[in-house]
Amino acid sequence: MTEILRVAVIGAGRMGADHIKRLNTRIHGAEVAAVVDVDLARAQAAIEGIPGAVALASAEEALANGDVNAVLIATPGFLHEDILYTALDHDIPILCEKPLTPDAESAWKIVQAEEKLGRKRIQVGFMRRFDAEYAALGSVIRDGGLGGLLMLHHQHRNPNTPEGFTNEMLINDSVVHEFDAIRFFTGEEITSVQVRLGKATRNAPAGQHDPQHVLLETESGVLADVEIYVNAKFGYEVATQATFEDGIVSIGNDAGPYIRTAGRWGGSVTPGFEERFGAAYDVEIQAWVDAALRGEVGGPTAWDGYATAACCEAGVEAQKSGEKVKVLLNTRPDLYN
Ligand code: ISE
Repeated sequence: MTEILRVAVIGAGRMGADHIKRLNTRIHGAEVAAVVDVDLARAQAAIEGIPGAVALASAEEALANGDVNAVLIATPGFLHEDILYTALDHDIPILCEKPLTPDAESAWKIVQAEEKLGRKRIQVGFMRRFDAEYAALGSVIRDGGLGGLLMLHHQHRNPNTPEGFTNEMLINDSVVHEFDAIRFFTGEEITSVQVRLGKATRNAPAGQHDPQHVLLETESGVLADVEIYVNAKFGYEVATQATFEDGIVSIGNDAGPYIRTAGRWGGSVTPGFEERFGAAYDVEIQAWVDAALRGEVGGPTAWDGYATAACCEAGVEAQKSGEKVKVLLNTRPDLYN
């Protein structure tokens, strides 16, 4: 049995650098063995102070390195596919940041490649499942104490968007989290997606229609809606209100110190996703490491990556047509049952 994960982190950008710090300081049972980035200077800066770690410019080289026995993929999504195949060939534990791949067809091929390997190796980085409040709402739903779950209302608000954030990315990069969350909460697949474009903010960059209202339904008829608003300016907010037969549950409301000063009362708004989900990322990566050391996967699988990719495809089509678009999925392989 592997005693310690020697992880190659592929991509030393915003998420990669965050995970490198996490692996190096807070996670037990894993060490950073290699950091890969096309910008070698950035990879070198990322390994500074990490004993035994090497900086490399290619994922193939890192995965062929005998000192590496696990991989964390944090490159932009369109680069995931090739790295995933190489990592599956090496038969090592994989943590792949979302999205698994950018479209349903390529994600399905990854599912098939893992099925051929005969064991689950890929965990997809949907960190919200590891957030304490998400887990608590999940338990309320499963316990059934408030009766059946009827509706989910999601608010997903970002202060602004990075350069190059396209209209499709409101779905593929942002609402992809709600697609996974709704599947996680209900334990069901999403069957249709509709996107309504109403009045737009003057604060959105050219090409983006912001906000958007996304309407979904699940296999048993649970209705969900998502307000995705990525240039909301005031700060970061990911909140959900769940409607049950016998009650309402709200999560994700800013809490923390309630301050009264100079004739005003209030607190601070969470600035971004690193702060909102910092603890969830820690729990997620620790769960991945613990499971990988047992030869298992500790969170969302390649199937979840594929199913959410199919929702994204339907979502982007719905954005363009305004119609309600069906989500069509292949049969789930036994490996994921
Ligand atoms: C970003 O990529 C994330 O994953 C954040 O969690 C999400 O809130 C944001 O909308 C995405 O762009």
